[in-house]
Amino acid sequence: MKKPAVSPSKVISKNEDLQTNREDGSGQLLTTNQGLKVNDDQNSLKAGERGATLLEDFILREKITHFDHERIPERIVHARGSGAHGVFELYKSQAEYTKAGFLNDTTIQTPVFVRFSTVAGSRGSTDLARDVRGFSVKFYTQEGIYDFVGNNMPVFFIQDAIKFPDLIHAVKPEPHHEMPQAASAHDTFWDFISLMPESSHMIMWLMSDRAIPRSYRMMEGFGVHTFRLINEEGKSHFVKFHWKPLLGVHSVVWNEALKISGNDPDFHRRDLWEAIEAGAFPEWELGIQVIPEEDEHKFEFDLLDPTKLVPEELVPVQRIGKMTLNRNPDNFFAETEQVAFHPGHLVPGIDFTNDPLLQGRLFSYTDTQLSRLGGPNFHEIPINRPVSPVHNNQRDGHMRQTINTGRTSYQPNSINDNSPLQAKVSEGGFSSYQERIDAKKIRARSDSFFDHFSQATLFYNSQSETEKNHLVDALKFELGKVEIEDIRKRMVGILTQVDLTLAKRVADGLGLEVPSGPEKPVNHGVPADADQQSYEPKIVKSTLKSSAALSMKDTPKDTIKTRKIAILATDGVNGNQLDAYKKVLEAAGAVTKIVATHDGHIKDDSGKLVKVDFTFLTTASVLFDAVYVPGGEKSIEALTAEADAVHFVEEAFRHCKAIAANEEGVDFILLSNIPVKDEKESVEGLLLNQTAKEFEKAIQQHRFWEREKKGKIPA
Ligand code: HDD
Repeated sequence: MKKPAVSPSKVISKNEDLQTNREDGSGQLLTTNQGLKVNDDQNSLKAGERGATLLEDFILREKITHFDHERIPERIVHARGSGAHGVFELYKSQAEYTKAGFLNDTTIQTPVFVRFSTVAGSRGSTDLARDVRGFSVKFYTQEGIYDFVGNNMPVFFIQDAIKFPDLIHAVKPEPHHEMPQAASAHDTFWDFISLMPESSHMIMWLMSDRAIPRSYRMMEGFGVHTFRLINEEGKSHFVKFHWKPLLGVHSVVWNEALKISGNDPDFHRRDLWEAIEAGAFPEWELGIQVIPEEDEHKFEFDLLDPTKLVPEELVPVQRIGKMTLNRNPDNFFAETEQVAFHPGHLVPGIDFTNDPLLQGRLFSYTDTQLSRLGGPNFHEIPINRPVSPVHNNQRDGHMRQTINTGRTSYQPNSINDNSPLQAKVSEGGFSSYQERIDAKKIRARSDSFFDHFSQATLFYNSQSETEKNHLVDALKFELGKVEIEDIRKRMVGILTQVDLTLAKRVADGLGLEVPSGPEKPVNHGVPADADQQSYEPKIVKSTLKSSAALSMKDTPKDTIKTRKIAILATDGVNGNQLDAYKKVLEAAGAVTKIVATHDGHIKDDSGKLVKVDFTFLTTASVLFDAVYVPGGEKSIEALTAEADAVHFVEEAFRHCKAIAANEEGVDFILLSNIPVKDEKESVEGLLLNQTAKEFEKAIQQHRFWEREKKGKIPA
């Protein structure tokens, strides 16, 4: 085993590193940016009390000038995001595969900064858009920054980076009227997709419930591309990276997502922030699928094709370490907005493959920071700077912070003994993997990249019945928003290649006939001089019929930690029942909130005051995971008279959430539109006069999808 790169006592915490840049004005005197103490921050300098403002007022000018320039361009993609600090700890040395220090030394806690995001929407858009989620992790390792820049889906829409601007132009709001915001349900997106059969697999993921996560804390992360791990001997293995959330993978339903967007567009941001503030630190395990170099061509798909995943049945995921997010940023702009990720930020022991999507990304990320962060010194911004030393001959530029001393800024030099010196590989110097390449310089796509459907079918076949229903509904919704009928038809044609029943169900919803296959020519993305035929998708049948890991159905459902439970109660509530349920749920780590008909405090049936968290005006059932209605004659009388309270439980029922009620609370449920005749009737996830422990078990299940089969109730 390799020697530890550094002893734990020497590990520089990113938190300490950031300390040098923190400012706290508490109890301090107000100053200008030049350190001058300010005497009057209420009035500008004028010629007389009612007079014109004087140009001389440098205090006013400094303040307004700064304000005028307080915005920077938002990210062209992934503009809306939320970040947090944390640590990564390795379970077992991976020296067999990689020499990366942070994947060798189990005694090091590597600081990380993570940013989650949606892709299409602007900075201020809703968290609950149907979209891919970005999953970026900056590791501040002892050997420099390593950035993992992935998504919550393991594949991508396109195979070559040259199509990325087209994809993003198609999904962004349409250029003539800048609509719709943060939504793919419009003509230009589906126009492009219907002409790009290579996106079929990703479209299955995007139309699945993975695109509407319950929480950032409950979604997986994937590196998407195949990367390389390189060990001390220089041997390379291919690798796919995964993040597996310890809270399981959960989503909301589409109707709920639409309503959350109105009720709390910051739903995911708030959820992450509050969990960390409450000490319920989100955790993910880092997983790797390792493939020996010799096996590169042993699969039915090309490892370099980013529209393919490696099924876990073929190569199991080994869980090698854990990431815990344990600290919220001090300042959103300084940290979350200014953080700059780049898949090209590597450490020795990790390297690229020739995946043509990855290769293009390696250009894009530094380039975009130049305009977003205003110049080449963005690596000096506190959140971006490594905790390992930086020495080179790069100098000057906008906003340079480092004061480089000495006469030389070139190499070779004799004046400064040739410093800074190049590092030998044995000293940790990075040396690219020496892959053998013997090829023509050519613009082309490999023949092995033309199977566009087999894994889309594999994904669809791996879904539970509920997940399939949701996927069909999502396609009916998205294509139903498309105005040009030819685009809808072309998409149904593409779907026939994934699964005929799927195509038929979507076609029925759209009132279309099912075509016998995709339109010909199906692919408009053909080079001018290329033979159309050679660009036709190849029909390949996957030997694997389904893969359990692709469904969310069986991911862990053994905890209610951090789940939000609404307790509907008002004056006269049965205090014993309320307290008993609260105690059990909170002991299991859930968060309970009292929702009442008025704010302030309510009085329970013994006269005890209970603090109200929300009224029916300030919250909604879509912001909770489960609902409890305790008894108490007066309380239930008031709730029954409150239409929003009745709607609250009905909506929670429609969204398949666990609902519990006791005594008079049961009458409240029976009076609502929830389809249950009496308390003896058994309805999935509806716990009438049962124990708080039973309720806890029900909440663990997250949702009771069986209810959907019986039809939706109006809510
Ligand atoms: Fe990208 C941001 C993930 C393909 C160009 N990308 C960005 C972010 C994530 C991803 C998570 C947000 C980083 C942050 O939080 O600051 N991108 C991906 C994944 C891809 C992918 C998983 C495919 C596997 N991206 C991709 C391509 C290109 C880009 C093919 C261009 C050729 N991506 C960018 C960018 C962004 C970006 C324009 C915008 C802001 C930024 O980089 O820093 O350079």
